[in-house]
Amino acid sequence: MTSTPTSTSTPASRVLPPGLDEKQFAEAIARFREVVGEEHVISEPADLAAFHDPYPVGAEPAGGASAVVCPADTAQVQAVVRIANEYGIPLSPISTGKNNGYGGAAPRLTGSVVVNTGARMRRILEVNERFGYALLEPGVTYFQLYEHLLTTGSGLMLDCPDLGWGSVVGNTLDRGVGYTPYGDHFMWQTGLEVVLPEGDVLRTGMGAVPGSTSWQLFPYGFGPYPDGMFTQSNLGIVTKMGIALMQRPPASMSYLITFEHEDDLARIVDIMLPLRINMAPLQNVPVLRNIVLDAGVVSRRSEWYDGDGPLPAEAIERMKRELNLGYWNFYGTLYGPPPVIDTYYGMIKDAFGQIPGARFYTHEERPEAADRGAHALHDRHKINNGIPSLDELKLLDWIPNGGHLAFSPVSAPDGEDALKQFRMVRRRTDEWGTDYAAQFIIGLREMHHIGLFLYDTHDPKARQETLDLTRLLIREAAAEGYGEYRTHNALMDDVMATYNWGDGALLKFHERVKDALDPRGVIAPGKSGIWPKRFRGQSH
Ligand code: EUG
Repeated sequence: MTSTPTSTSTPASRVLPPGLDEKQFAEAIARFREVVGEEHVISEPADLAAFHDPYPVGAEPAGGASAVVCPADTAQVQAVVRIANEYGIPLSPISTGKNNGYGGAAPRLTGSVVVNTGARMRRILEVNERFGYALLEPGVTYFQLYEHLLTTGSGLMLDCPDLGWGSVVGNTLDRGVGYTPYGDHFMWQTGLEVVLPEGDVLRTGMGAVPGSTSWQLFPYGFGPYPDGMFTQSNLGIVTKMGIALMQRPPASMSYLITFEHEDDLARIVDIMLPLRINMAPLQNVPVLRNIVLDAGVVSRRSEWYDGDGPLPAEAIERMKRELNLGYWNFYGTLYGPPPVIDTYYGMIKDAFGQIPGARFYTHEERPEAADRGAHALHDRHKINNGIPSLDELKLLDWIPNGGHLAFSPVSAPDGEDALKQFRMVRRRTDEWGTDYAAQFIIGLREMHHIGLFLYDTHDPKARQETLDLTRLLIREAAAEGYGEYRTHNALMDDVMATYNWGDGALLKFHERVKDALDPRGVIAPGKSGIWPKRFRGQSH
């Protein structure tokens, strides 16, 4: 059931959905066209290249989609799902397909038909100024929502991830994170409309009460709370989602605290925890970025070192000096009337000032012109005020044909524990001769430790090594009791295998639900390591 792998450098060959022959596939494509319109089904191999993983891993990248279907509304999604059930065609729903570092738009299972809900379902259905929420279709990007709020003179602001080109719905459904006080996107999700695997449609929360005036106001409704079952999942295709939006504050100020040494990590985290857990004075989701990540956005690796192996200590020191940054750089934003900002900033300085060598800068104190090292501070200031950006994309210029694979373990907000996790990853990146570009994204009681492994996407050896490194780290992290919050398509089985408490009780539960709701196994087989019965136990 494997198909011919395609590579990014050669023209794609046709792949078929597993189990279908050319004739059945052509028939199904014709049926899809009847539903969504001729031009809204893409089936030419050359046109499918846009739906490949932009940062493929493994010597031979996965084969990709057999076709892409672009429905215009919920009813069309239902019709597409019903046809897929007739033919047993695996569907891979995407919103905008910008899940880069985790597989992009590519399906987990080669030969799946991508359902591109974002292509035509791009309406902002409602922005409620008084209650502070938006109701969105899956194609609405952060940039689009931002423009809408701006042009309508809204007093609301959104929370975006580092890159603003993706879908608000898609990022939330993958449990992505942002950096304002509303940074935990799923926490602020306020109700879904979902097409189920056999084509029925449901609304969650108060949306199940016909005529409810509170769909986006109370997410839990009555009875079991299913919304989480539609995140990182293959149990449905979300066609509408509500998201809470905070009020734009009267003022805001961003700051950078630089810390000299790698081992400062432990004290930074221990000082940070009580300030964060109470949401004051650390009001937003702060980030602790290492020097390689900050340097990576404003320079190329060759400027600092052009040899093989990891960046030598001398090069790291030169980066710190020339960019006027620390090994660790802590970025946060304060919101409120100026006296609140002043008081909180004083508290932050008192607390972190205990660490020898800590230096403090506000975004106003380090204007960006002629100060490359201040670039991240200003980009954070935008993002933390709900202004989407694409600046971080420059990280991919660090090395030629740059791509990144994310290794994303959850870390306790405990100094010693965070230091242990940092050393565990660093030991292996050093051994692999690759760079550790990383950040800790600080939630309330946990940190997302994101290691971005940068590699040359045109080099099969580098692609394979990056995959091997990450696979090994997933295992090593699990041996220490750590798990990842999200992972690349190629590693989903590996990560799910580590969530195996109680003889794999969690995966067994997911499989039973999967088989009950999706008996034909058509929605995103293999997503998050959950395979429907017909593919289970095979290797894909
Ligand atoms: C980042 C990247 C991620 C993620 C969270 C944050 C930010 C990078 C690619 O994955 O899951 C600068």
